[in-house]
Amino acid sequence: MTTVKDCTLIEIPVVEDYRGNLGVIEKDAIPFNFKRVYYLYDVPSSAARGGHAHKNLYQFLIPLSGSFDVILNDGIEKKTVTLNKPNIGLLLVPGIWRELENFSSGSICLVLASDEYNELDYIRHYQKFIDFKAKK
Ligand code: T46
Repeated sequence: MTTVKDCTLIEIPVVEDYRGNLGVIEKDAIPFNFKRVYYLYDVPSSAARGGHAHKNLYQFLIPLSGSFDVILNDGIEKKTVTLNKPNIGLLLVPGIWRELENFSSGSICLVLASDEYNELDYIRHYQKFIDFKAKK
């Protein structure tokens, strides 16, 4: 059974020089192969995103610009992680309820995902999530 402790911060290697920084994510930098990339932008500061869990999907969230909070919940423990450095991303393992809040103005959340979009992988009702965790 996965827990919030499995959702770890991963530092992204950066090549720095006088022209600016270049962050690079190669195959082995994160513990899954990604098949999809999407991003959240123009998110109002009052908006909350997420509010669901995934059955099988792994994701890696990168605050390309600005900052936002990710509230992680494994059904027992809750933890809030603030993402605010473009070279530090958050690994999200399956079976974790997540909420994204407090988006700063102009923030961008880039997400690498282990699979293509599949609504059947989502658990969008909290009680169903609790039932799912109890069966694990
Ligand atoms: C997650 C957080 C961080 C697609 O058609 N393709 C896609 O790849 C995605 C991610 C979404 N959609 C559709 C599904 C919905 O009709 O876009 C709409 C909004 O999706 P959702 O309400 O799931 O968006 P968020 O920001 O609440 O959640 C997304 C991801 O869905 C989710 O996996 O962990 O970002």
